[in-house]
Amino acid sequence: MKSALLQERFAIPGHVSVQNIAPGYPVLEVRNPFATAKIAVHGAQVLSFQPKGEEDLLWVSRAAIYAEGKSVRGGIPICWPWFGVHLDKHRPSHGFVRHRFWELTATEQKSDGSTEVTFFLEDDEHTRSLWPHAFQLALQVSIGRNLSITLKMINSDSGPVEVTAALHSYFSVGDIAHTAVRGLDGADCIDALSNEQFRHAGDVRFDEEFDRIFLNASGDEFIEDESRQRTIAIHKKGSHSSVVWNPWVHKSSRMGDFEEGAYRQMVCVETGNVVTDVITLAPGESHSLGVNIGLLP
Ligand code: TA6
Repeated sequence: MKSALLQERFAIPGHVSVQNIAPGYPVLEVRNPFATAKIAVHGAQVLSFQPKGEEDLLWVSRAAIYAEGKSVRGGIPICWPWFGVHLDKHRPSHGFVRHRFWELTATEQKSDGSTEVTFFLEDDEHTRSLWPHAFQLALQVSIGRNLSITLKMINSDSGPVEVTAALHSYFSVGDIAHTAVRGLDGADCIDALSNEQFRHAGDVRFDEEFDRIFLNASGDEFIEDESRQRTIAIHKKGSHSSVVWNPWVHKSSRMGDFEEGAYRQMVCVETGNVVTDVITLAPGESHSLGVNIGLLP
């Protein structure tokens, strides 16, 4: 739907507007007493969440590509109905819903001053060519003192389905070398680079490419941004696994949408159900995966 029509139907004066940030690429700008935010209709991808008086909590690459079929490098891409690479290399990594325009279904300014935005996506011929199942997805984004995102997945197929998924959050940090991720103690860890498996203990710190999956990890996580002297708190809902990633120098330099050195200002701490934390849905059954992100006072 053209941004002019979206603007007409969903704008809320002083709070929500819809503009194209690239041809045919509408983005919602949300503003309220707590924060400002940006959400792309493509992929229903949150691109920015900036609490009043603070720097953005999310990171987006300055070299990001805003085009249909390509997930923006940054913000919170939605990985569904599978996380990671697919056994069939013709199927895109991290599923296909981050490569599609979703339907914007509602914008609402709540009485508590927060703003709620909802999106919808269901199967069609293209999705069924990649994953032969009927499904419905509803994404609810609440912008207030914190950012709260809930992905509700509904099995509208006639048989059971198995999915893995993640809210692939890219966070902004002052310097990755002075950043720690806390709250993953005791999780079963898989190192995606070495395939080593071990029980994790202590804080996660970074001095090289880092790509690890943490299973049986349902608790709160904290990103200690020491150079900015702030802590980002991540509260998960319906999530049994997390993924922590920083591509570091070489991997990021091989990615066309990553500027040189930009890896130092970001870290992914992803909220999901991945690898063996598979979600099985009977016909008609639903599951909600959510995350609540905010600054510790
Ligand atoms: O979440 C970590 C990861 O799986 C990394 O291995 C890396 O591939 C990253 O996701 C980004 O994937 P993308 O397909 O968005 O380039």
